[in-house]
Amino acid sequence: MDAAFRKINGEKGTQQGSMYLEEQTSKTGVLSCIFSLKEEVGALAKALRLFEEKGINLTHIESRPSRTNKQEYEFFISVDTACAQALDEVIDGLRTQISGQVHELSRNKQKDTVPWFPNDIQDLDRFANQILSYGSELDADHPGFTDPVYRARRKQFADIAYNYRHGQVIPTVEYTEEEKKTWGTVFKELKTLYPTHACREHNRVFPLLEKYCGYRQDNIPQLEDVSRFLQSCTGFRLRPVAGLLSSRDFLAGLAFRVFHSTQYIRHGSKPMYTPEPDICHELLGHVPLFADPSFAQFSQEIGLASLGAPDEFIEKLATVYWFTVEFGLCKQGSEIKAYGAGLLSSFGELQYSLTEKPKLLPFDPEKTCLQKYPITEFQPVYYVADSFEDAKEKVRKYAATIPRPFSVRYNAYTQRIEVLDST
Ligand code: HBI
Ligand code: NLE
Ligand code: FE
Repeated sequence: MDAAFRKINGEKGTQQGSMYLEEQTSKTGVLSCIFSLKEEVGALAKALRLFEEKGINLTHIESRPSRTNKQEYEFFISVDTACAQALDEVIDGLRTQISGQVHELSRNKQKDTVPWFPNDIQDLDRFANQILSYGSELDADHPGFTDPVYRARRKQFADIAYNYRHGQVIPTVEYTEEEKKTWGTVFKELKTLYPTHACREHNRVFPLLEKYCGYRQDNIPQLEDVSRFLQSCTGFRLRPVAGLLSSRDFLAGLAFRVFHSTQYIRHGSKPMYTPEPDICHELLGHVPLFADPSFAQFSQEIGLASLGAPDEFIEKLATVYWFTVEFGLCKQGSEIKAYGAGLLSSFGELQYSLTEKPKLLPFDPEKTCLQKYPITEFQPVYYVADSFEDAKEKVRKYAATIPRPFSVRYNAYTQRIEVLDST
């Protein structure tokens, strides 16, 4: 039986008085609610009398001053699920007789349970072994599937990622000659396309990566060096990951300005396009833009919007992410340029995306989030943003429509998510 806990304020640990919502995983669990009362002598006693009258035994009670109303106190209580019916009546009583506000936390699992999300940057360690596919077990149609050398190599990379913990230095990797050759091909071809195809933010950062991070045709840069560089630009950092994470986990990382990065390289037989992320995709596609302050903020906004969101919204946000961070096009002056990492790391698709073959539509999260897309071939449709600022504003507005009984913000000093209860 494993109850998942979600902290509902910014404090760490129960000893500092933080509160937890408990997701039910067993029938004999607890029900919780928060109610607020005007601060006056005997207010709590009056409320507790209602519980007493219904014969309810409280299993837990905590109090805190209300954050929204200085004259009020909030009480967090839990009772045994066997008291469900009686608790209904008490809640009615609190609302009508004491005119207290009541927020039911786990009355109806379907409706009220909020999916767990990381609260502290260290919580991201929990994702390490939740890889969907492509980890060390390659899918049958992958070009590396029948290549035992490539498979063994992928396992080494997976092990680095599984053992990595937040705060550690990302282990240095000695890449083989063959791997460097693959990188060299991708690097050389892309570098000739960037001046004409990449957005100006990408072109602005690229020379800095060559200067400070060892971006060269004959060298695959180390994640640790790149992560340090990004931290100095925007606070974004990298952590190694063995393969694809679920959309929920992956997006949650962005809320902390953490980007999960693969460290292995694509199979040498297909340098111009691969469906899965690899080090070329991360370093050439994503990294330059995470060094741009406006884009970094845009990415974090998507991450924050995803925390605790219902599954159907995660899917929509992942689609918004797909058509912006991965495959976005952007107006710049009278031209259209690529800013999506999936384009900036594939010399096949980067060229194709700016021909008249694909269909271009204006970026609008409400519509874009419903677009279906293939993941193993060039995209038939791209969405064009007016600018990062415009895309950010639109995503922010869209995120506000996601039904969540709380709002979140990231505290960069504590590296924790602050949950603001909005009920
Ligand atoms: N996992 N490691 C990793 N890298 C990604 O780029 C990635 C992911 N999981 C999901 C995902 N991207 C996106 O397609 C969206 O679902 C967020
Ligand atoms: N197709 C991209 C590439 O070849 O670099 C990778 C996309 C990852 C989502
Ligand atoms: Fe990507």
